[in-house]
Amino acid sequence: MTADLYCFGESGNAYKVALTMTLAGYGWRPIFVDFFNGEARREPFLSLNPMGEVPVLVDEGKTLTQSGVMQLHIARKTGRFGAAPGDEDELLRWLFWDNHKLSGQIGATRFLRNFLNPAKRPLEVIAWQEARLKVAYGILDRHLASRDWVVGQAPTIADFACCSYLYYPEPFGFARADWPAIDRWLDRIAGLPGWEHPYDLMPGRPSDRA
Ligand SMILES: N[C@@H](CCC(=O)N[C@@H](CS)C(=O)NCC(=O)O)C(=O)O
Repeated sequence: MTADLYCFGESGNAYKVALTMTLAGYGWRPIFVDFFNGEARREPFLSLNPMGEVPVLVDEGKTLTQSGVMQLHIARKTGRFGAAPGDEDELLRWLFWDNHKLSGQIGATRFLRNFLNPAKRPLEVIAWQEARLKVAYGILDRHLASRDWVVGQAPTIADFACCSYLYYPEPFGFARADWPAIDRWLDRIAGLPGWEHPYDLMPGRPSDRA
């Protein structure tokens, strides 16, 4: 059985799930969503996810939305990259933090700064968001300064959530050189067997729309 991941290359949220499945050796295939032409805002996509968000995972007759739910589903099914006993709450803590303070803010900031029509870019909002994100990078960098992985002693889905936007080349106020612990940790994740960059794992990239 192969899971269908509705995704597009620029989506860090979809990358969390694509990366989790790939590293766990879980069979999946990408189904391209033409996000930049509004596909996620109309039928039939809205019937799949009334929240109008990418990603969506369809696996063995189940339709899942919210990347964290999908990651937990894959970790449960494969026995890979879940929390060690006793670390369950800590893992959820970082998934929620990432969704709210890290990915949740990077996604919007990167969109405004790179993908929105240049005439419509709200420069003050972008600057405010980038300043706020620096606080989040600092929290993650300090957390990783004395440890290899976000939770426990081994890679988990919390690592694959928090790293999801940080490999993208488009500017959104993040420079690896400014955050040495994050920088080393991104190399550690990229060194896991089977790791691939989001633009290699999922269809769609900015140059397709150039
Ligand atoms: N918390 C959601 C966030 C999903 C999300 O925001 N996805 C973006 C694409 S990467 C989206 O569909 N945005 C549409 C919108 O915000 O209206 C998740 O983790 O799946």
